[in-house]
Amino acid sequence: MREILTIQIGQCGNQIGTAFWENIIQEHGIDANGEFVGKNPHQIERANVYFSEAHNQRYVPRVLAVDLEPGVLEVIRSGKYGKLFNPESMVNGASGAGNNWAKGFYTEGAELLDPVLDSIRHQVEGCDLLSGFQLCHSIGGGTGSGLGSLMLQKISEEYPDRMLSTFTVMPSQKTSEAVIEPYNSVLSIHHLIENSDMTFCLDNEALNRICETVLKIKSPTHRDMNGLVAKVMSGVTTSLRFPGQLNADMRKLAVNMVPFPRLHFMLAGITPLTAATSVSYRNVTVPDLCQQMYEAQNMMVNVDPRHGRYMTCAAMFRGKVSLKECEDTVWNYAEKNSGSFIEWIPNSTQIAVCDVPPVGMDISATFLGNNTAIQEAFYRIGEQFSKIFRRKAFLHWYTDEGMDEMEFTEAESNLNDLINEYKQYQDATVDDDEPIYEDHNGAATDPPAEDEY
Ligand SMILES: Nc1nc2c(ncn2[C@@H]2O[C@H](COP(=O)(O)OP(=O)(O)OP(=O)(O)O)[C@@H](O)[C@H]2O)c(=O)[nH]1
Ligand SMILES: [Mg+2]
Repeated sequence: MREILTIQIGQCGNQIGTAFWENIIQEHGIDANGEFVGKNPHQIERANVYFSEAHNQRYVPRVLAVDLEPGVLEVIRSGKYGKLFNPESMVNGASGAGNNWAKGFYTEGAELLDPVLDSIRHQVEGCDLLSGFQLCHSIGGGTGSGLGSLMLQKISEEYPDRMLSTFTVMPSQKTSEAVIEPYNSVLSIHHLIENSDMTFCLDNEALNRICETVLKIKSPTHRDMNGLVAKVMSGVTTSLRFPGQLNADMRKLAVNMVPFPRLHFMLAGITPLTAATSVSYRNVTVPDLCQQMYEAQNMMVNVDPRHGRYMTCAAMFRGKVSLKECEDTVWNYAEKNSGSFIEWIPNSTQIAVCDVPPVGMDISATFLGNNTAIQEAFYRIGEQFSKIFRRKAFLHWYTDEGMDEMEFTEAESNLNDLINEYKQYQDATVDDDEPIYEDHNGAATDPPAEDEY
């Protein structure tokens, strides 16, 4: 079995992770005690990818839940699904990282690293053939961002040949909880660029907007927003969790989605998205799904895909749909909108079909796009970062934890490089003879001056 170990870090990481488990246990017919109560053997056939089987035939999520404070994990333990999780898979500190990346990476978080890595080793040993890790976190606070970055670094050192993907929640400027969120975010993105193989980007501004304008929820809560995240996570992982599906491997997905190692930040969307009040009025068809899939308002990051171009895409359909109809519809869209796709990557859209629909739905689709417009989100975060960094505001909180100012400068320039790489590939045409020059890190740069040849 190609197992996956889920690692959820910090408040947001643990809350989106829990929403994901709540969602997939229903799909696999597992109850809150971990017992299989489903009717269809297909439901449980590949459940071992995400669950380990305990002696008493209970399915236990293969997860490591980490936080630097006890509160959030305590809520999970005492909640409806508390019994589902193995208590040994939860590790918490006492004091929190207080919104400070440096505390997560260098001090409080670093102190918790040994028990965390031990727990990872222990769980990996129990796997038949580990496929990889999926990490859930936010990058605006201190723990998910700082300790998350540290774990990304350690995991990629210790398991270099395993896939490492992340579900990353980026902060919203509108609902931001702390002025230093841009610092924490840019420092984290610096590490995500280097150590993640594939990052599914989710931004709280977009999640909030979809809840309000598409789902018609008046004052969306984190729980509402996490419901959307859980659907994306469930959609992206469907082909790994059910038998007989195309792309049943994290690596295959990444190989087809990531044309350049640093450009691995995915836009994601799900369809159909309908307000609870209008759900049952019409039958959804494959062309409906396809049409909604590419709409800017469905994207879970506030960027407009029409401002950029798709390097690659993936569409995962679920339910009783014909593969041929899905392929025809999606490829037809790509042909009609060829300007939105980079022409030097032909046939860039992958399609997968899984006949098990999400609970309570007939058909659905999850969309992933590697679109150069994602640079808009990075640009916004970069701008907010520069505003406070120019005056060195709040920097002492970080240097007090032993951090060097240089790290901020490096993270900022790595982010700017990333934005420029997206720009260069967006503008490159099939006839360009000019290669895109790379520096020693693989970052796109200007061509060398004449006398350097
Ligand atoms: N979508 C979503 N965002 C969340 C949730 N909880 C927190 N956030 C966002 O995450 C950011 C704050 O990060 P947290 O995850 O609370 O922080 P942490 O990782 O626990 O780190 P510290 O508490 O600072 O040690 C803010 O941008 C919040 O809006 C959640 O359940 N869902
Ligand atoms: Mg916290």
